[in-house]
This record gives sequence, C-alpha cells and structure tokens, in this order.
Amino acid sequence: MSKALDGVRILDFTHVQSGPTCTQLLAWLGADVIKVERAGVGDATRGQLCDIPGVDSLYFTMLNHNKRSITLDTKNPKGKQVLDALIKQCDVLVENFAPGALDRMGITWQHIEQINPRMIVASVKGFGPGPYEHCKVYENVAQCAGGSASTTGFDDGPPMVTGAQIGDSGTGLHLALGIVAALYQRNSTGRGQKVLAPMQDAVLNLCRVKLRDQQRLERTGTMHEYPQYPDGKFGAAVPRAGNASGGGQPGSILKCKGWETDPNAYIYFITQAAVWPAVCKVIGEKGWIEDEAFATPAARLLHLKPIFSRIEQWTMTKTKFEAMEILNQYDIPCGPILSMKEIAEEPGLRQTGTIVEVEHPTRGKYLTVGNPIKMSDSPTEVMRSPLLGEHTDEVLTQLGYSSSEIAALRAERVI
Ligand code: CAO
Repeated sequence: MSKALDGVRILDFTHVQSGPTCTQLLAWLGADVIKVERAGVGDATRGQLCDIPGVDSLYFTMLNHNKRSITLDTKNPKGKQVLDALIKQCDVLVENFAPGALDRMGITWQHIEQINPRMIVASVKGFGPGPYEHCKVYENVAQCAGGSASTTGFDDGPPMVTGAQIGDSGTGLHLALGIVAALYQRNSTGRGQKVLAPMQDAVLNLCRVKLRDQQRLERTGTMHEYPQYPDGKFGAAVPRAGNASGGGQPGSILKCKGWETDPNAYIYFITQAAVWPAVCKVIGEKGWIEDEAFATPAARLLHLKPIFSRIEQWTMTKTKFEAMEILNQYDIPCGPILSMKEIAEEPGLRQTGTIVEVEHPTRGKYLTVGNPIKMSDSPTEVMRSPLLGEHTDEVLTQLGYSSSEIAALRAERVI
C-alpha cells in the first residue's frame, strides 16, 4: 500500500529529541528520511542514558525509527559538496542546531535557495526572534519559558515541570505540521520556504487555556473551578491548580484500594454535571441529588473539597480498575492512573500498534511507541533505527558517487 508522504525526501539534520521527533513522524508517514551525523560521533543521544554498553541507547532508537543514517563532516569542503548534492535532491531540510550553527557551516538560506529553490528549510529553536533568540534550549527550559511550569504543581509548592515532553516532542509535532503545510503550498507556488517552530511558542500553544485563565482572572479576580476557591487567595497571575480539572467540569485524582503501597493506585474522577445524580447513587449519597448545597454545578463549586473527599471514601474501597468498570456503567468520566509498566503491558495498545516490539541488530528486542496517528490509507510499519552511517554508501551511490570516490572520502574522514 502507498504512504501519504511517498516520494518526499527529507535531509534530516536533527539531533537529541525535538527535531528527531518531527522527522520520525514524517518517516512514518512515508517520507525517505536521510539522517546526517558526524562520523564516529553521531547524534549525542546514541550514547546517552545507555542501558547496554556499546549499543545505541533507547533514547536514540526510540526517536529515529524508519530513517537512513549517513555520516558526513559538513565542515569539510568535500563534505559540503556531498551536502549540496543532497540539498539539490531533497525536498525538506530539517534541523535543530543551536542558533546560527547552520549559517556557520555555510548552509545559509540564500545558499539553499540558490541551489534548490523548491527546498523547505524547517527549524526548531528554543526561542523565536527577540531577547533570547541566541540561547541554547533543552526541554525543561522551554516548559519554564512557555508557561507550563508556572501553572503546574500545587499552590503551596514550587513551579513544576511535567514528564510529558511538550517542549521537545511537542515542538517536533508542530514543526511536522508546518512542513506538511509548506509541501502543500509548494504545489501551487513552486517555491520552498522557511518554517520555524520555537519551543517556547509551542509550549505556550499547548498552555493556551492558562492564558485564557489569566485574562479571566484579571477581569473577575477569581476562578471558581480552581482549588484556591472559595477559601484561598488569588494573586496577579494564574496560580498552580494541582490536579483540578482544567475545564468546566470539576475533577480530581482520588486514592483507590492499595494506595498505601502502590504509588499509582489512583483514579481521575470527573463530576460531570450531566451524571451528577449517578455519582450520588454510586457513592451512596442519594440525598445530594436534591440537597441545595450540592444540586447545581454552581453550588457544588463551593464544596468541592468535601465532595471529592466523600467520593474518595468510595474509590478507596475499589481498585482503580474495579472503580472504572462500575463508573463506566453510568457514563461517569474517569481514568485510571496507569504506570509505564501497565502501559507497556496493555494489550489494546499493542493491537493498535501504539506500543510496538522492535528487533535491533545489536540491542535485540525493545519496546517503542509507534505512530499515534492512524490513517486508513497510509499504515505505519515501525522499522528499527539505523546504525551510525549504515546507509552512507547506499545514499552516496544514489547521489552518483562511484565506489572509489566513496572510498577516498572515507580515507579522508569526510564520511
Ligand atoms: N559535521 C560537522 N559539524 C557538525 C555536524 C556534522 N555532521 N553536525 C553538527 N555539527 C556541529 C555544528 O555545526 C555545531 O558547530 P558550531 O558550534 O561550530 O556551530 C556543533 O556541531 C554543535 O552543534 P549544536 O551547538 O547544535 O550542539 P550542542 O550539543 O552544543 O547543543 C542543543 C545542543 C540542543 C542545546 C542545541 O542544538 C539547541 O539549542 N538546539 C535548538 C533547540 C533544540 O532543538 N533544543 C532541543 C533539543 S532536545 O532536548
């Protein structure tokens, strides 16, 4: 079966996480992704957080599936010639070097545009134009600068970063969308363009509900769904809301049976207005259906702490899965707090290809997260990540280099 991005060639100059997330997704959608790495070194993540000595780390393998790897010293004039040949043949160059690194290599936008006006040049940077544009940035810096850390955590604790890699992987997703849109626009203009996804901006986009709340707070001085209401105080900026639901339906994380020993024996429970009578019945508080203090959503906002504490008395008598089963019979929105161990063993995720077991020549079998985007006409087959320089000869041969020319480049340590 064909793939959505069949025929699209990506010159992948990415490293670490943000850029590789983007190009892995494009590869899963069918693009031919050629990852350029430094000979003998490669993407720094190949050797980071290693669990097996001398073997590509899971950090690397899980972000670089379905790609080809070539080694190339792009600062060597002969390496630059190879790079130019690649630029001429590819549709998109994706990079997430530190600001200015591409220019320092001599790969300026003007140079690229001159040799391939159809090329799309897509970049992740920490910040967009402005005071911080020259800064190097990693995940947690972006979470802090994009509004996530100041709004995550508990009111009486410090700002907190989240485990979801919204700065790196989140920005990679944004960039992939920009690339696909630029490819589409090229169909009518015939021209490439620059695509930039700054990590601060991508995190802020994912935190837009908190900018919504900032403006609500400035207008009304309060927000009734926040745990600070009605007893605590609001300041000038959106406070941290703990585990309160971000939307108009109050929710909380509640203990389940076994919480004393299992750190993940919890459930997320949402008291959706439409099923409030069912919630009352399930927890044995039928009187709350008519009771003025609890009968309406507005009234309940004044008593969320006692309400969730009473619901928790009930959830603590059930495992999270037992509670799920009962609550789902009444359409009460809830979700178990799943550990990574439970997710890795979840048969449903295996069936859909979201959790995949991959065979690697030096690592053996490992688990990875497959393509979360499911397309009926463009199925994803997850292929292992490439070894360093595994496809150098193959790609250079496709570019027209003879085997003796390739051998000479290797002898001069260009590849
Ligand atoms: N041949 C020759 N030189 C190469 C090369 C190749 N194939 N590939 C990379 N290099 C060079 C670069 O040109 C650069 O050289 P200069 O410093 O002389 O310009 C050098 O290697 C290092 O590149 P870098 O500065 O991008 O790498 P770093 O490890 O110092 O910084 C990071 C890493 C992520 C902080 C930085 O790249 C960055 O801020 N990127 C943008 C934001 C981003 O994507 N952050 C998320 C990373 S995921 O957590």
